[in-house]
Amino acid sequence: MFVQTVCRLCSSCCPVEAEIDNGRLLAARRKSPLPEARQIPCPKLAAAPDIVYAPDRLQQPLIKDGRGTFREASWDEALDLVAERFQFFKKAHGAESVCWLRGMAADWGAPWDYANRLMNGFGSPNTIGNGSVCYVGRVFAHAAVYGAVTFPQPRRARCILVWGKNDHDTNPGAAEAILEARRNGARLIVVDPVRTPLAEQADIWLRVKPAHDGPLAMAMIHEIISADLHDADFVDNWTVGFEELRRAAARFPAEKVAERLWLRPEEIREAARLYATTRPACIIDGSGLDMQLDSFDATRAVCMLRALTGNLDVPGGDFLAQPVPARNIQLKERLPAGVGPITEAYPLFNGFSDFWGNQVQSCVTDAILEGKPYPVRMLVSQSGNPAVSLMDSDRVRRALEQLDFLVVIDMFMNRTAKMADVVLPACSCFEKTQLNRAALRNSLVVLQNQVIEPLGSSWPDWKIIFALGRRLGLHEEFPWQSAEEAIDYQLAPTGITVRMLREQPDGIHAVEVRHKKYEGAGFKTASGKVELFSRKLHQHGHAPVPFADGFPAGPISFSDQAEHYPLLGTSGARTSRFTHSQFFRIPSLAQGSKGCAVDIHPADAAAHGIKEGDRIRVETPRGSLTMPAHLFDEAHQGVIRIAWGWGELDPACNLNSLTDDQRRNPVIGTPSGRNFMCRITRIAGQNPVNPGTKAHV
Ligand SMILES: Nc1nc2c(c(=O)[nH]1)N[C@H]1C(S)=C(S)[C@@H](COP(=O)(O)OP(=O)(O)OC[C@H]3O[C@@H](n4cnc5c(=O)[nH]c(N)nc54)[C@H](O)[C@@H]3O)O[C@H]1N2
Ligand SMILES: Nc1nc2c(c(=O)[nH]1)N[C@H]1C(S)=C(S)[C@@H](COP(=O)(O)OP(=O)(O)OC[C@H]3O[C@@H](n4cnc5c(=O)[nH]c(N)nc54)[C@H](O)[C@@H]3O)O[C@H]1N2
Ligand code: SF4
Ligand SMILES: [Mo]
Repeated sequence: MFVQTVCRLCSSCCPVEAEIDNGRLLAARRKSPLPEARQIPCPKLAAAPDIVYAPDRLQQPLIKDGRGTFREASWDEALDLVAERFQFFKKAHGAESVCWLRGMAADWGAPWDYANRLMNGFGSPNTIGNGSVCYVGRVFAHAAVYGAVTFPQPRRARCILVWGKNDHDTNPGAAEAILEARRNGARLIVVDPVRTPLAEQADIWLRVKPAHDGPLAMAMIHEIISADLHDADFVDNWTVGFEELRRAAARFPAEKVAERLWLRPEEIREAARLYATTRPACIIDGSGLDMQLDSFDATRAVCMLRALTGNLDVPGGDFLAQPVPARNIQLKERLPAGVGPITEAYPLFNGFSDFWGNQVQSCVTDAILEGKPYPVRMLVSQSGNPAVSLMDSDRVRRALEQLDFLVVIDMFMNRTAKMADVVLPACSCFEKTQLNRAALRNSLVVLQNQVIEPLGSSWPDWKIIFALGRRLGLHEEFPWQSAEEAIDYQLAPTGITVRMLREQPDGIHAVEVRHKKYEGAGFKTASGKVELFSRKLHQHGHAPVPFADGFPAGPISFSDQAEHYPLLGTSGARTSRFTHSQFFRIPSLAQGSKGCAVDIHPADAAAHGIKEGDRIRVETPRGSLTMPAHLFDEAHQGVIRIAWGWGELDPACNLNSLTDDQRRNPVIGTPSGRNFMCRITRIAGQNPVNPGTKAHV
């Protein structure tokens, strides 16, 4: 039997077809319009049955006893204990002392709305996502410029500009669309410090210095405006602040800034001209723009390129989102007045959208360790692994240790779960029905279908939250006994039901898809136009025009200590086999992997007396890690690229032990963690058992 659903083994939310026999998941295949030979395989999806039936899946609630060992418990006992702790801390310190932190796996599903509903109903404003390091900060930058996020339309584009996105390894369906367009003659520009598979195919690859995207975008804007390549009609009719932007960009002439960006002036000019003169063109921005200190303004500047060139909301350009008019079920209006969220230092980011809510995860660590703005005592960590994924792991570890009570909801006993007082076993994405919330952002509603029964006594996230809500007295708020009932309630304003979605597994458009929507009602900004100058940001003390003060100072962590830390470290290096800290213990994924490594330029390796496979230590002022060296010349000399996520398997390989969480973007709270100055030394002894090898599995 084949069942259509959505894969959530990473955040790309690919539509897939699951093959089931006798209630067992046999395989899952991504739906693609292309013949198999032209598809890009996803090893994680191929390993879906191994992940779902992994022997170390959590299948029973666990409670830690006084001696620090876990014992199995019933759902009733575990949920009663968690609910009792919620009420205890509410009484002793106020509801706001309880915080819910969610990781990547929750936000694209309705559980994000449910967690907000539970916490708001309980009286705590602290449901915190990780959007200050992932995507949501970018969404806010789009919204600040156009009032809505845009979606690139590469299939119909004549020119595609990929900015800090490695779709080949992170979103194969999207990469297929780019490569198909390329085959059909579209031009391709890639902005990435690393030669990715897409950069390999590009007409122009701009190997920009990490964290210098803002100045590059400004230099491209300058080139376009000074060569009169902008869309003057669109600019006149639909933008405010053109003159201010023109003046700011004039501080970034290619010949003046290129060297500081590690580029040649002509490359910048050529890329700007190709993008501006080949229409329609779309820009695919990615996580390479996140996790930078200047992420917000860099993304705004990139957004402005779309507007200047008249590519907004035209077919083959960048489509302005048409959100699905679903019910907002978060119950934010129920929060008592007076107590703000722990993210209160970022009011614009907290308030720009009802959909996303509070997203500066670093504030959780501040509140626990420093009581800023007030203490958090109890934390529920759902579908995340903050011990590994938050910047500055040593600080995070201290915070998690200092908590009075930690609850983890997960499928596996990850490093964070090990520190918990209660662990609640969650189902995998194939064991539950949920609204694919990613789809709600743009017209097409798609259902993630349950295709097999939950493993052991694991529960879907929705069931855990509903049951906990009712234990907290929120019976009316959580009346639903099934995911279907809750989804029908949320979708009621659209007229779409779960039954209809099951009949149309490719999804149903909740609104009619239209281009150039602004021609009717204008843009959803304060001025009704594209804001190249933002009065609102200005009123809040932020730069109204990006980089109007010129070249940014010190976007890279520890650059003031470059004398002792001469190499530029970058994190990332996602491979198609793993999602962040997940799946390293799945034999079929681990065995074919190259393992973790520090990628280092041969010239830097030679200067340090390092050979392929040598054991090296990487240090920053925050901490150190140890990994084997891998010589590669796909990035600039002076840059090392460090494998991401492996700290889950071995704390000695934890990338975030190097990163900084102190300096943050003032608007969206992004730490400068992706790029940092560091130093390396070859050290004696054996490499830590390389997680990719059989020995570790
Ligand atoms: N230095 C550095 N830091 C980074 C990044 C980087 O590139 N470099 N990347 C950043 C980014 S973009 C992100 S999104 C974050 C990711 O940060 P996290 O979300 O903390 O990372 P994951 O390792 O994916 O952890 C997800 C956890 O959810 C569990 N899980 C999976 N599915 C479900 C489910 O349906 N329900 C429940 N309850 N649990 C589930 C998994 O078992 C896993 O333990 O890390 C960020 N941190
Ligand atoms: N296989 C796999 N797929 C995933 C995930 C995973 O962990 N594994 N995670 C999922 C999640 S939560 C996310 S957010 C997405 C992320 O997916 P992407 O948006 O593709 O992000 P990354 O792979 O982190 O980085 C993209 C590119 O940015 C480049 N980059 C690094 N620093 C800079 C910089 O300063 N400027 C520029 N211009 N580029 C830079 C990197 O070299 C990389 O090629 O992937 C999702 N899909
Ligand atoms: S890229 Fe692979 S793991 Fe991620 S959602 Fe798509 S099929 Fe699943
Ligand atoms: Mo992410």
